[in-house]
Amino acid sequence: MKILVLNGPNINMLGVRENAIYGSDDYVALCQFIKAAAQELGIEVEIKQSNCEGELVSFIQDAYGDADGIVINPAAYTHYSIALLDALKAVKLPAIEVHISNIHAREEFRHKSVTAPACKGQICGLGFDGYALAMRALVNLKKQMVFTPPRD
Ligand code: CA2
Repeated sequence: MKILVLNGPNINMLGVRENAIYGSDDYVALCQFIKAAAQELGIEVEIKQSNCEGELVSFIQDAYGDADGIVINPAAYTHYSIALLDALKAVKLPAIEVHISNIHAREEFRHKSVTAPACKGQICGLGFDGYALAMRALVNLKKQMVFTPPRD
């Protein structure tokens, strides 16, 4: 099983500023954490980050036929990117949205996610753990898909 972990704009700036919100660990530490979690789950993981909406759309499209699921932190694009919503809907891969911070406990404009409706679920406010939990959820969803008998 292969999972694509996608991070949006400014996630590469983790640990540089806003430590009270996102913690003091940097993006390299996040990638190490994700790789260790994937190893524990016995799955393959590919991690990508971009500050550009179109590039994130292309990464989602490239996952079609290559990955079994997507963990996505669309960062600020969460709150307004119809392009990412459409891309997630187009590839129809199971996706879980992750936010390091609790977007519902922050400014009102962060409460709304336009991308979450194209995802199986959303995890927020649990820091880096959210990525590991999301990968575990995708593994479990795949098992369910395999063992759920087809409907008549
Ligand atoms: O909590 C999250 O994971 C977010 O997706 C992070 C985004 C934010 O726009 C979302 O509302 C919630 C921001 C990414 C990181 O931004 C930084 C800004 C300054 C310094 C370090 C990181």
